This record gives sequence, C-alpha cells and structure tokens, in this order.
Amino acid sequence: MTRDTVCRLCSACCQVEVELKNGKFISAGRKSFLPPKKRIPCLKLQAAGEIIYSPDRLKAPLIREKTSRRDTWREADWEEALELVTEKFNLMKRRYGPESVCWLRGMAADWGAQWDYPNRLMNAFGSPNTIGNGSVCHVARDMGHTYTYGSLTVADAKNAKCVMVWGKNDLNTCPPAGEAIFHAKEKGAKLIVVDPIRTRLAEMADIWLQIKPGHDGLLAMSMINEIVSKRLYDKDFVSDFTTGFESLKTTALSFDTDAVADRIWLRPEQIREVAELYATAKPACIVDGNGIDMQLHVFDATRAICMLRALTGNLDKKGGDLILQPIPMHNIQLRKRLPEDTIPITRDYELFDNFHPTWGRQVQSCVIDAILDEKPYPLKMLVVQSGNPAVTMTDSNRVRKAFEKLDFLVVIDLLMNRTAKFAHVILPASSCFEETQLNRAYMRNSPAVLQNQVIECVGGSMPDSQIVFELARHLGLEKEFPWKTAEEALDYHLAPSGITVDLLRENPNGLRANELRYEKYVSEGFDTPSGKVEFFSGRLKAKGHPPVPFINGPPEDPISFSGTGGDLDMIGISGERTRFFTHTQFRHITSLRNKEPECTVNIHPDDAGERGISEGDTVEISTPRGRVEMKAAISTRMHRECVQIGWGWGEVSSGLSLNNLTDDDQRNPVTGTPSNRAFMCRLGKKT
Ligand SMILES: Nc1nc2c(c(=O)[nH]1)N[C@H]1C(S)=C(S)[C@@H](COP(=O)(O)OP(=O)(O)OC[C@H]3O[C@@H](n4cnc5c(=O)[nH]c(N)nc54)[C@H](O)[C@@H]3O)O[C@H]1N2
Ligand SMILES: Nc1nc2c(c(=O)[nH]1)N[C@H]1C(S)=C(S)[C@@H](COP(=O)(O)OP(=O)(O)OC[C@H]3O[C@@H](n4cnc5c(=O)[nH]c(N)nc54)[C@H](O)[C@@H]3O)O[C@H]1N2
Ligand code: SF4
Ligand SMILES: [Mo]
Repeated sequence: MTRDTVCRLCSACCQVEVELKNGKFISAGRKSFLPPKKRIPCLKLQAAGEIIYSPDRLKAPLIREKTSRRDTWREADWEEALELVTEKFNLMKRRYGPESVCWLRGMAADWGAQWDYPNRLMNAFGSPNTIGNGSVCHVARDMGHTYTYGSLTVADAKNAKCVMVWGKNDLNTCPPAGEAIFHAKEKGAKLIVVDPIRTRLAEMADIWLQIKPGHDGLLAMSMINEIVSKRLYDKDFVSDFTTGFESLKTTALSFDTDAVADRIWLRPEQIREVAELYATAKPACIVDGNGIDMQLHVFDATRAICMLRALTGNLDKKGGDLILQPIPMHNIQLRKRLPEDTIPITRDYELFDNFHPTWGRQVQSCVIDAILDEKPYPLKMLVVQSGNPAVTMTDSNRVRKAFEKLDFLVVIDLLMNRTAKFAHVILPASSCFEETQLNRAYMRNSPAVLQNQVIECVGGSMPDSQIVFELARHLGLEKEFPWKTAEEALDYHLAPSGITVDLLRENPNGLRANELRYEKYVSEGFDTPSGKVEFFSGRLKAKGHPPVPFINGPPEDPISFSGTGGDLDMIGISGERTRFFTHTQFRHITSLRNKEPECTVNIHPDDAGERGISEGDTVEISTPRGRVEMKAAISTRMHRECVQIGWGWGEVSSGLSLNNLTDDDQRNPVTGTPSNRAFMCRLGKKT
C-alpha cells in the first residue's frame, strides 16, 4: 500500500510517496517532475525506516531524579510528566511572572502550524517569549526581501535563462530546487554560482565566484554599481514601480569594482562579467541561501541582492523571482492577547519582531542574554522543542552556562540529544511520518500540500501538536485549544481558504487557493508603505537604521574576531551542509554514518604545507571563545586562508562542536544575527 505525504527530515519539505506493509513504514520515494534517472537521490529519505524505528527513539517521558550520588532518569507516564511541567509553568508565573517562561524552537518541527501552536499557548499563558532560530536561518533574509518589496520571493529557476545561485547548495539541501536548476541548465540557461567552496554546483557553473566568506554585500553593491553605471537596468520598471533610485545610485557609486574585487578575493573582470550577464539574460533569477544568512551584514546584503532583482525587472516574471501567493488562513497566534506594555526578551530587535504577522520573535541569542545577564528580566524556565541548541547555538560555552543556570528545562525531542542532557523533563515527540500538519512552505505559497500521518506513533511518542494541545489543557487553556486532533485544528486554521484536511487528502499533490499569476504588482502594487519597491526605506530611517543598504560606504571587515590580530590568520567557515545529515541529526544512523564516518576540516594544501599538516592528521582550531580538534582533509575546494569546518558533529563529541568557536558579542543591529559561518581562527597541527 502507498500513501502520500511530505517528508520533514529536513526543511526541504519534499513531497513523497510512502510504501507501507501491515501499517509499517517500508520505504519512501520523492516525487519529481524529472524522470527517475535524472533525479537527485536523497540518502536521508532512503534511511527513513532506520530513522523512524531507531532503538535510540525515546519511548516514554523521562523525569530527572536526584539521588545522593548522581542524577538519573526515570520513565514516567504522560499524565505525570505533563502535570509536573504544568506545575512548574504555574510556579514560575506566581514567583517571577509569566514572561520568565520561554519556549525556544529549533527547526525540526517546521515553522508552519507547529510554530503557531506554541506561540498561541505562550501568548494565552501570558509570556511573549516564544523564540525561533530565524536570526541564524532564513527569517533574517525573509525580512530583507519583505522590506524591499513586501514579500519573500522564490526563484523560478526552471523557466530562467540565467540562474544565479548565491550562497545556496540545493543539490545537498533541497533536491527539488536542485532539479529545477539542472533542468534549466539542460535547456541552455547560464549558471552563476557565488560560493567560497567549489561545490558540485560550482563545478557545473558557467561562472563561479569564489568569494571571500561574509563579503556578499560588497559584491551585490558593486554589481549594482556596474548595472547602474552601464545603464543596464530596466528603466521602465525602475521609474514606474520603485522609489529611492537616486539614493541607491549614489551609494552604489562608492563601491568601486576594482577596490571591491581586491577585498573579496575576486578579479574586477569577473564581477563585471557577472553583472552584465545577469542584467542582460532575461528572464534571470537569484537563488539566495543560508550562505548569506549568518553574516553580520545579512540584512543589508540581502536587501542589496533583492534590489538587483528589481533593477533588472525580473520581479514576479516567469523565469524570474516570484512574489508569493499564500493561502488565506487565520492568524491563530493570539499575539494581541498580551497586554500592550508587555516587554519581550527580544525588545532590542523590534522591527525584526514585527516585520511579518506570523514569523514572531526569532533572535535566539536573546534567550541566553536573558538567562545569564537577566536583562530585560531573568528567564527561569525554558521549553526547547525540536532543536539541539546546546550544539547549534552560537558560542556553546555561553549556552552551556545558561542551561546550567535555569530553574527548569523541558525538552521535546525524538532522542536524548546533548540539550536533553540538561533537562528536567523530556517529552518524546513523534517523527514527521507519524503526524499530520501543514508546513510553512505550503502555507506561504500555493499549492498547499498536506504532511499526512502515514503510520501510528512509534513507542509512547506523541506528535508535537498533540503535546502542545495536551499541555494547554493542563494549563486550563482549553478554550483556546478546543481541538482534539491536528485535523480539527487545521480545519479551523484553513477556514478562510475554503480548503480542508479532507480536501487536501483527496488532492495529495496539493491545492491552490488562487491561480498562479505573474506581475501581480501592476494591479496590486507591492506590500510596502509606498506600494513600490523601496530602494530607500523610510521605515528604516525612522528607526535609525541605514535606509539604503551600506549607505555609509563599504563596511569594515564583517568577519568576527577581525582586527584581533596575532595568530588568528585563517577564516573558519561552516558550510557546505552534507547530504547525509541534517545539522546535528542522524549521526546514529548506521547507513548514513557509513557514508561519512567522521568529522573533518578541509584545508588548502598551501596552508597545510606551511603548518606541516598532512591528510588525516589531527589539527586544532581555536578562537578567543574556544577550540575544536578534528581530522585534516587537504583539498583545493577551499581558497587559501580559509578552512571549512564540519558542521553538526558536536552531537557526537563536544570537542567537535563548531559553535565552540563562534562569537555572540557582535550581532546585526536589525536581526540580531551573529557571524556564525565566518570567523577568524588559529589552525595548527595537534602536538
Ligand atoms: N555555526 C553555525 N551555527 C548554526 C548553523 C551553521 O551553519 N553554523 N546553522 C543554523 C541553522 S540554518 C539552523 S536551522 C540551526 C539548526 O538548529 P537546530 O534546530 O537546533 O538543529 P538540529 O540539529 O536539526 O536539531 C533538531 C532536533 O530536533 C529533533 N527532532 C527532529 N524531528 C523532530 C520533530 O518532529 N519534533 C521534535 N520535537 N523534535 C524533532 C532532532 O532529534 C534534533 O535533536 O542551526 C543554526 N546554527
Ligand atoms: N542535507 C541537509 N539538508 C538541509 C539541512 C541540513 O543540515 N542538511 N538543513 C536545512 C536548513 S535548516 C537550511 S537553513 C537549509 C540551508 O540550505 P543552503 O542554503 O543550501 O545552506 P548551506 O549548504 O549551509 O550553504 C549554502 C552554500 O553557502 C556557502 N557559503 C558559506 N559561506 C558563504 C558566504 O560567506 N558567502 C556565500 N556566497 N556562500 C557561502 C556554502 O559553502 C554552501 O555551499 O538546508 C536545509 N536542508
Ligand atoms: S531533502 Fe529533506 S525533506 Fe527532502 S526527502 Fe530528503 S530528507 Fe526529506
Ligand atoms: Mo536553517
């Protein structure tokens, strides 16, 4: 028997068909518009059975017990565990106020319905502190898009004549998008890749820009300079649909291409060639990604890239970058329930907190600030859901100190991960094949496709939605959570669209609430205060932020620990992501681990030679925040003076945790983003 659903083993949210036997998951295949031979295989999906039925899955809630000699874990039933969590919620509320309780979200349960439920619960409970990890993932980029033209765009690579891939590696991280790029290339589209690493996509590219990490804003501004100076921009679009062109032009002129090229490890003629190709091959799209997300300049760099889309008239055109067409849904977060004067822990990032009606609060570093520095007030209790922040948050030492200081920590996860080891209660969640939900990818853009429960919950686990609903009932919030099932909740959520869960099940390949339309801005304008694309933003100016990206000219070095001097002479980066794992997940899955048994650091042969490092040697990498030790892999995929450090291995051993090295002091002033992916470091052979 086969069933359709959406895989959520990573955030690509692929549509899949699952093979079942006697109610058990046997295998799954990804749907694709390409014939089977041309598809990009997903090894994680091939290992889904092993992941679902892993003996490491938690089978019952666990409660920490203190004995005179050590802490142990005891299995409990759901009722007892939820009672205990409820008692602590209420205790904190009485002692310190409801805002002392915070819900911290990782990426694994998705940002759609599964993000709305805890927001609703916490708002109804009285705490504004439901915090996601969007400051280090794509939400900061989403804000850059939204502030420029009112919406995130998606690249229509399949129909493009030129695809510019900027800090994204879809062959590993999003196979459906990777296949669209393959298809376009086969039909003759030009491919430009901007990436410090020679990825497989970079090898396929017509032009590969091996940019200095963290410097993408400079490249975008000098491309704007080239396009404006050579009058390659779309004059009609600029005059009819944009504001602030003259201010952008003046700013861009200070990004002299020769000077920029010199700073970012490129040749001036490469920048000129790319600017010309991108501006003249129509339609062209830009696929932007996580390579830009963890940069200190993420907001301005993203805005500058968005402005390239607008200048060239590629917005909302077939083969260009499409403005989203979300399905109409209720906003169920109950944010307005909080008193007007409620202060969230993210209060310094007010614009980011409010740029979108449902993204909510996403500056995760503020959680650690509030626990350690007790500002704006102390956080005493944390619920961590579907994340492993002990490994994935910036500056692991600081995170560890914060977790040790908490009065109470609840973790909702499939496994006993490194974060759960700090917890007082662990609640076992079900995997994506065991629950029904609607993912953000399918809420924010049509068609809507259902993630459909295809097997019973494994062991004593419970789907994330049910855990939130049950906790809400224990907290006396049944009025806000009248739903018994995910289906009931989704039907309410979806009501404005006329779509129901039953209809979605009848249409497993998705339902559109509205037909696909291009150039919607002609009749509707853009969803910005001026109704136009804003090269100059009055909203930003009013709050003291640069109204035009990089309005003060080329910025100082944006990599953390720059200027510290001494022997911090290498740039450490985390990227590209591997095909076999999702962040810290799946290292316990034998078939995947066999493909990549250990963590390595890629080093250019010249840098290795200078330090007497050979292939397989153990090397030490350190920064003022901490150190890691791992095996050296010598490779020309890297630029000189740059090392690529394996990502996500901190789950296996804390000595392999890349975030031992990262800095959380310097952050983007709008989005609170630290420079997680690029930092100065020392490299040496372990003696
Ligand atoms: N230095 C540096 N830092 C980074 C990054 C980087 O590249 N470099 N990347 C950043 C990015 S983009 C992101 S998104 C974050 C990722 O950070 P996290 O979200 O913390 O990452 P994961 O390791 O994927 O942790 C997911 C956890 O959720 C559990 N899980 C899986 N499925 C479910 C489910 O359905 N329900 C529940 N309750 N739990 C589930 C898994 O077992 C795992 O323990 O890290 C960020 N941090
Ligand atoms: N297999 C797998 N798939 C995943 C994930 C996973 O962990 N594993 N995680 C999921 C999540 S949460 C996310 S956010 C997405 C991310 O998906 P992508 O956006 O594709 O993320 P990465 O592969 O981390 O980075 C993309 C590229 O950016 C490059 N890069 C690094 N630094 C820079 C820089 O300074 N400038 C530029 N221009 N490029 C740079 C990297 O070398 C890499 O090739 O993937 C999702 N899918
Ligand atoms: S890429 Fe991610 S979402 Fe898609 S099938 Fe593979 S693991 Fe699942
Ligand atoms: Mo992410």
